[in-house]
Amino acid sequence: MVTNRTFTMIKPDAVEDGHTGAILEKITASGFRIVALKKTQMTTADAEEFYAIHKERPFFGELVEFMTRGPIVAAVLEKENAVADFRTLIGSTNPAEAAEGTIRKQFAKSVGENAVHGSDSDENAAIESAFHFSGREMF
Ligand code: RTP
Ligand code: MG
Repeated sequence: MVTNRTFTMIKPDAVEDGHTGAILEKITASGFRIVALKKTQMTTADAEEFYAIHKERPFFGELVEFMTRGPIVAAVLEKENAVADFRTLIGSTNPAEAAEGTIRKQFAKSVGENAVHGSDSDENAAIESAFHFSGREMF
């Protein structure tokens, strides 16, 4: 079996609302192994760098403000087909369009405050994991 890794953040809205445990339970129950895990808070510079790909988008300022307003829970996850399967598990960016049973359907409030992040490629999963974790923090 070929396993690979993805990176996720439980975003400030879901952490504030006390959904961390329920979301982690749903992730592990879906077959993902936790490789690394921590609660942390991004600075403005961190969020601007992490989401640099969106810097020309109209929602960029709002996104940086949101992602820095409180703690997040960051994790590296491992599973066969991790990136694609995790995107399926979290559901559409806009919770109004997210499928039944997905994390965003259950926990997201809006297209901006949508509870979780999931990497969109193997390459970005590696970049994003290294952004938040050192090699000594991944097991
Ligand atoms: P993510 O990167 O967080 O996993 O989300 P995604 O791939 O589903 O969506 P993406 O297009 O990468 O957008 C990144 C995050 O920016 C916020 N957003 N706000 N107000 C808006 O129209 C809008 N569009 C996107 C969301 O927090 C989204 O997850
Ligand atoms: Mg994205």
